[in-house]
Amino acid sequence: MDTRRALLDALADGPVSGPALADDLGVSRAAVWKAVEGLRDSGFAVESTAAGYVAPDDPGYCGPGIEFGLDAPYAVEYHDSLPSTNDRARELAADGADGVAVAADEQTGGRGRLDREWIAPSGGVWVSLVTRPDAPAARAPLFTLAAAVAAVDACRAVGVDAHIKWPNDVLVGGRDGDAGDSAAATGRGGRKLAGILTEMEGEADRVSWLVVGVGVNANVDTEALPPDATSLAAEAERNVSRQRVATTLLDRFHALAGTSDRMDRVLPAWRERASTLGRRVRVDTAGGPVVGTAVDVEPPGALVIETEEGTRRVHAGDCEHLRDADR
Ligand code: BT5
Repeated sequence: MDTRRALLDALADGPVSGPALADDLGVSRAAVWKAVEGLRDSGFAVESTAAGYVAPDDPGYCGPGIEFGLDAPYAVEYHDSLPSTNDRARELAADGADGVAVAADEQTGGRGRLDREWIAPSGGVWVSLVTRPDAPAARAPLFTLAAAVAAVDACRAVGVDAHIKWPNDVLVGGRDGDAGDSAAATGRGGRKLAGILTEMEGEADRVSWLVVGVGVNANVDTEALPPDATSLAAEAERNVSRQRVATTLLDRFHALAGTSDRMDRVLPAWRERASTLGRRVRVDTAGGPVVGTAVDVEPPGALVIETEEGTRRVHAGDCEHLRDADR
């Protein structure tokens, strides 16, 4: 482990004596001092007190600020602005990175699925995680579902009751009886808070790298967003801790998908948070629309729909929640 990360971990447990830490790690005092300065330069304002170094009360939304609250073994690379955190993560992946999360305050060329645009002004949580899972490519959709679960839990951690629309939209409102929805928002299953873009490279039998990009509209003005999108700040009526959102997101993802033996927890966790199951839906697939009642999700992420012609399984497509009268 590097000195900087060891210092961050030690700061989580209380004041840190520089000389004692240098002894523990077997590094020079100058190396510890350099690590302290490095954290300060990155926006994590380590204080010097009589008892030793102390972490700031508010770690802030910066690389070390996110790492400070993180249980998952990920390093965080933070940028004020990037075209797309997924693009930067792909560069790191091509250089062999594993377990690195790229975060940016704003993206100027954010991407959705199918080359759609993702609007990502300053104030959001725009994060892309590079991992090298020991899994066949066919299981990749499970990682997207795990990211949707993690994103829902991150929104709930700051008090916003999010849910998932198959396969990977994180929404708020739009369920029967939810107050304050426009008809359009209800048709779409709710107001969109977050989206996920998974990209990977590998052979059929093994993923080489996986980049899971998650965009959460955290402290973003809804005027900047498409109609029927919303933000955590708008829903909570106050700014939320982006550090809390990002650390919950990464920790929950790691807990569900960090090692392949845990992946059997993904679908049950997804079902618990989904608003699509039990609903009448229309999924526009490459082979045409499929209309019916969504009854389950099956490995690695297919939606099972009971239609008038029998049971259909769809693997990809845009899903609309229908009101019972719509056919
Ligand atoms: C998604 O695509 O929902 C995936 C979005 C992934 C964004 C993250 S941010 C970090 C990482 N870096 C990137 O460059 N991307 C990832 P899709 O299901 O195709 O939805 C895209 C559609 O959502 C657009 O066509 C708009 O209608 C709408 N949209 C765009 N920006 C939005 C926003 N900020 N909030 C809600 N909806 C938005």
